[in-house]
Amino acid sequence: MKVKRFFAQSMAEALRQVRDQMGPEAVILSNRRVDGGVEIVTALDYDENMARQRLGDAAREATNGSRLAELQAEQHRRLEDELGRSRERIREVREKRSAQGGRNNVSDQGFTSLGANAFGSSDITPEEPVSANSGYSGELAQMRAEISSLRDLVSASRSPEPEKTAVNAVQQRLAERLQEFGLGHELAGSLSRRHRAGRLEDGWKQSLKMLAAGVKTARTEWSEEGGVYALVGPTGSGKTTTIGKLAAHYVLRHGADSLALVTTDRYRVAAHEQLFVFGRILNVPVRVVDESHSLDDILDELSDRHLVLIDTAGLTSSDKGYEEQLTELARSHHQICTHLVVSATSQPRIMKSVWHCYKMANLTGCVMTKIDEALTLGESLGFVMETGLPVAYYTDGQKIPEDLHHAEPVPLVRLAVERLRKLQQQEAVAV
Ligand SMILES: Nc1nc2c(ncn2[C@@H]2O[C@H](COP(=O)(O)OP(=O)(O)OP(=O)(O)O)[C@@H](O)[C@H]2O)c(=O)[nH]1
Ligand SMILES: [Mg+2]
Repeated sequence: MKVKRFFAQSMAEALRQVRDQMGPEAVILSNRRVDGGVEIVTALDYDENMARQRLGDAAREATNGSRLAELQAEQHRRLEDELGRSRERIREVREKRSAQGGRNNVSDQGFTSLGANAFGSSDITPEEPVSANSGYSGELAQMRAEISSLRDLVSASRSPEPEKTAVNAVQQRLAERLQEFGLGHELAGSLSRRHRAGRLEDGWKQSLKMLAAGVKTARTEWSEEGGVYALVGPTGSGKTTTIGKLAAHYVLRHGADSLALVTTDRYRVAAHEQLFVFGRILNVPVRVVDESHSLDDILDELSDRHLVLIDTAGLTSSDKGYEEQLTELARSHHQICTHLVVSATSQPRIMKSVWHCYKMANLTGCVMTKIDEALTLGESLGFVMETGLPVAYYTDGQKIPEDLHHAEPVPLVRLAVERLRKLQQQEAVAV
């Protein structure tokens, strides 16, 4: 990463200088009005991770990329100014010395370049040999030490190792692509940093493999495994529709006799209608948990059924009944596999908060819905990786039962890649 500051009378002139000297890839870290014109600080091969490392503690206040770029520019500006002041002091010492008759020879040996090119000036003072006779040698030695440490700081801010810069540039591009894929900033950064050598495409494949390895899925289908499964999640996430799909799927394979549907939604008017419709069409009993019928009583009665699917009300933590509903699932003496139903169209922060909201129900896994409506799927993959919830099913439409699929890691990641490709094609057409 190479950082450089430009001054010019106008913004247009400053930008022309940047383009001429840094090329079209340069990133603008900051721009501001200064006496006599404008100042722009730019960087080539700008890498946010590297910038954070260099800024150390100071980077903590940078909650977003633009603040981080400003801090990086500030650091560069400060270092350059300090270096300028040191140069000035050395020049003064030299002038004083030559006024005294030039008793001390100026040696060109050990010339300290201080990265003159990067600062647009090569007027850098040669090192002064330390002599006991010199009246200024102590002062010069002290300045040399000061300049040497400044040089280290400045060269750190210019990252002199070309291979490292190349690797970082690939990592940066990889992180950007992973974010375009839908992964969050942190996950994209940590996956990209594991790619330490090779081309961008190699890093991309490696990251996808790591994603596929990090996404857990349920090994068997519920219809084969049997048991009691409950779906919880926010309103409209697709719980009832998914239950309809699962039930229809089951009836098609095994018939209606060993299946039952239950709903714990006694909180909303006409809440059960949709489930009763499914029950009637499929000829499957539907039971409602209410004041006179507890969940455990109903499950006791249905214990001969191979599969029991429980639908719940989509309530938020402020709704009456929210805690009651989740507690009765968590405390049941039946073994209930409770799954969180998350819409792939939700923002990652919402997915996370939904998970926090429902984890008191002892979640066993999740179902991803509305995959057909999501622009990118990295958000959903990132969510399941971060929470560790195995994905049992995903749904990609409203058709019952066709739009329900048993989830597997590799096809899921492939689907996500396909979705990104489609999005990129659409964007290319739109441009
Ligand atoms: N496009 C699309 N729509 C879906 C999918 N799954 C469900 N829906 C639609 O999402 C809407 C809400 O679905 P529901 O099943 O009623 O949602 P819910 O979670 O039961 O909602 P509450 O009962 O209010 O908590 C309906 O219009 C469904 O048809 C899906 O995979 N893709
Ligand atoms: Mg519902």
